Amino acid sequence: MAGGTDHALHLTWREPVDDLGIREYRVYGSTSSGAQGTLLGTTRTPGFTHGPLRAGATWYHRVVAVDLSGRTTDLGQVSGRAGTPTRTDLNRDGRDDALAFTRGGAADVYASLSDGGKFAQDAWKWHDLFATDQEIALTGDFDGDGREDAVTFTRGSAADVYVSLSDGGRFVQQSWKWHDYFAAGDEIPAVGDFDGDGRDDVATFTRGTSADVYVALSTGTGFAGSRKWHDRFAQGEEIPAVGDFDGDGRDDVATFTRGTSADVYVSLSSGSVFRQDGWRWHDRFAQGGEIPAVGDFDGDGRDDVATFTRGTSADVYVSLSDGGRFVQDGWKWHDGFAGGDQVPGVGDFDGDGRADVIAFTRGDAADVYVATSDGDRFLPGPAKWHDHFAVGTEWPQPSQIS
Ligand SMILES: [Ca+2]
Ligand SMILES: [Ca+2]
Ligand SMILES: [Ca+2]
Ligand SMILES: [Ca+2]
Repeated sequence: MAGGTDHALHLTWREPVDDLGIREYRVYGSTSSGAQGTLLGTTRTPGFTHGPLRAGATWYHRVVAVDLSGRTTDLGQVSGRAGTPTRTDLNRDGRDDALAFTRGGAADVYASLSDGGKFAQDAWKWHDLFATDQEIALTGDFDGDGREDAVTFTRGSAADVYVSLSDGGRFVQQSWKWHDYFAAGDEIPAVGDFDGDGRDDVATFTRGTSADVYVALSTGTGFAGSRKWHDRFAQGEEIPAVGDFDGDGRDDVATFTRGTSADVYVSLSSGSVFRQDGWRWHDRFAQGGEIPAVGDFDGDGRDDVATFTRGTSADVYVSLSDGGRFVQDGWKWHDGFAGGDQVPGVGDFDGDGRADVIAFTRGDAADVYVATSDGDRFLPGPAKWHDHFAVGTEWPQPSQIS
C-alpha cells in the first residue's frame, strides 16, 4: 500500500464499497504511530503522493473516505519509510558503493562496498564482460528491488542498451538487451525514475540545435518505447543532469550552460513529460569549465546542485533547492577537494540521508577520497576510502566523468 522512492511516499488503497459513490478521500499523516495526524490533502482517486520527505523518515498515514452523502469511512492506517537517495547502492544497505568499469577489450567491472567509513573490498570482480570499448556505463535500480544495477549504452549507430541486475554480490546477467535503439550517435544518456514508480528509467539528451529529450520507461525487464518528453532542453554543449528537484518522487531534469552565463535551468516531471520551458533556477552557478553535479546535500528530500572547480583552487560550491529555485550564491562547502584532473562525483556513502562528495585520482595512485556532508558543509580532511580503485583510465561510478 505504501512504497518508498527516493524522496516521496506513494500511497494507494482499494476503493471501499459504497452505494452512493465516493466524493473524496482525506489523507492524514503523522510521524508517530497511533496519532490522528494532520490533513495532508484530499484526492478523488485512490492514490496520493506525500513528499518531499527527509530520507529514512517513517510516516503513518490514515485514509478516510467521504461518500456523496458526507458519510465517512476510516480505511485504516498504513506506514511507510522514505527511501534514501542512493544511486550506486549495490547491496541495499542505504549506503552508496563504488564501481569501476575497465571498458576497452577486457570490459571487467569491479565493486567495493561502503562500510560507512571506507570502501571495503579490493579487486572484487562483479562482471567480466560489461561495457566494452567506449560505452557509457551508469547505474540505477531498474527492477525496483532496492539494489542498484548496471546499464551500458553503446551509442553510435547500434544504439543498444544493456542491463545487468545486482544480486548484492555481482551483476548477474550476460548480454541482456533492454533497448535496441536509444541514445544514438553522441547523445548524452542518463538514469532517473521519471514516472516515480520505484523503477529507474533512462533518458537521452540530443543537445545541439534540436535539444530534444527522450525517455524510455522501465518495465522491470526492459525499457519500453522512446517518447519525447521535451523539445527544447540542454541546447548546444550544455551539461544536462537528473534529480528530483521538487521532491515529489519523480526525477526531473536540469541543464547547466556553464561558461560566462553560468545559468541553470530546471524542468519538472509530470510523470509523462518535462513541463517547464526556460525556467531559470540560478543565474551564476558552474562557471567556465566547472563540473556540476546533483545530490540532496542537506537531506530535506529535494535534490540540490554542487559544482567542482578542480584545478589548483579545488573548491566545491553548493546551492540548495527550495522547490522552485536554487537559493544560495557563492556558498563554498569545501576548499580542497577534487583538485587537478581528479574525477568528482556525488553519493550518500555513509547512508545518513545527506549526499556526500567523492573524488577518484585514477592513474597509478588510484586513490579514492570522500568528504561527507554535515548539512551545511563537506567535512574538511577529506578521508581516503580506498587506495587502489579505478586505476589508469578506468570509468568510475558514481562520478561526473564524460
Ligand atoms: Ca551499499
Ligand atoms: Ca535492482
Ligand atoms: Ca520531481
Ligand atoms: Ca536538498
